[in-house]
Amino acid sequence: MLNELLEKLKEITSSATEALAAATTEADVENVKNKTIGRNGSLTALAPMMGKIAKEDKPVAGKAFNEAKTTIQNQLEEARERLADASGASAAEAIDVTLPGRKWRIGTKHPVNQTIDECCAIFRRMGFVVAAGPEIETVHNCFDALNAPADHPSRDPKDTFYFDDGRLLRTQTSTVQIRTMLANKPPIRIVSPGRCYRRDTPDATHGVHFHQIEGLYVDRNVSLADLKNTLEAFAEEFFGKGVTIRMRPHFFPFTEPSAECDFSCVMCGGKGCRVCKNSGWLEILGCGMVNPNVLRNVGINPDEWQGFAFGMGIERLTMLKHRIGDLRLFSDNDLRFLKQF
Ligand code: 2NL
Repeated sequence: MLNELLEKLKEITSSATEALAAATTEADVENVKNKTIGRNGSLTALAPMMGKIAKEDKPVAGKAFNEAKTTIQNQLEEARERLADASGASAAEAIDVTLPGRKWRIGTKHPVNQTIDECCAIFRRMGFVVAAGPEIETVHNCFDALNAPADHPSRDPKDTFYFDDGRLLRTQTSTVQIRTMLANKPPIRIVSPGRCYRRDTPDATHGVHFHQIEGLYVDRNVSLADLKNTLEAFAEEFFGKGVTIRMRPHFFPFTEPSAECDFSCVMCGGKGCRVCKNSGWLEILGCGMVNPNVLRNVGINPDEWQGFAFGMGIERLTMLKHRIGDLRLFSDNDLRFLKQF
């Protein structure tokens, strides 16, 4: 048994030596490796034989096996070096070292994130703090605490994504304001940008997810005038000097009174165009004075504290700023689109 093994080891080693001497490419070398010490190689195949060697012969057999393996490994390495040297000589001619380097392709910030950052920067300058919260929320934080009546249509599973455990994907970032008011005492001055979800059939202006930024200011003596002034300052900072705003009465369960706020059309300057449907105004956001019921729901005394709140869609702001016509471009991930911003 021992002699048989030693014979085979000698055979494998010498045929490997021969094959490597004849090798002219790196593939030849790899081939020799695969046929000898590779997983299905002839040397590897001898390993089970070791178990059958008589006990007293084992040290000799083991030593011979390891030596054969080392020899082949060394020869493989030598052959590789020899071929690398040889190809190096011709490769030096093949590589044109005067060619310009390959440019790193660095990504750009998504236009939606650019708008979020810009909005946050504007509101930070006015003293707001940026707050964040989870996208998976409770019915309480998303609807109950916000004074949404039990039969409010947005609660319908037709319009909101629910999980089996009753939780949901938030439909607005007001949930962050609720969390902030529960965890902190007034005064509170925050903006909460983030992704929201609504069940909708996607088209050029609607998707199942969108981004929103909401603002909340709770303090003593906060008035509608403070709200209007804050929004006016935002409109000018975001779209540029000369943009004016107007407020129209509206209804939201979470604010009272409530209003929709229009900005003078950023395309035509208010003269009337296709984008503003000749009205001179663009619907931009919803706002109002925080409903006393909402304050009570988070344990804030509405006789002592008042607040204003507002919410607006990031995609719409971005589309107006960059004259983008279709919402779906934001989630198509087409670099030709994204690289323009
Ligand atoms: C819209 C615009 C709005 C709010 C969001 C809010 C948050 C709290 C309390 C009161 Cl915690 N209000 N947010 C207020 C007015 C409008 O979003 O069109 N929503 C449907």
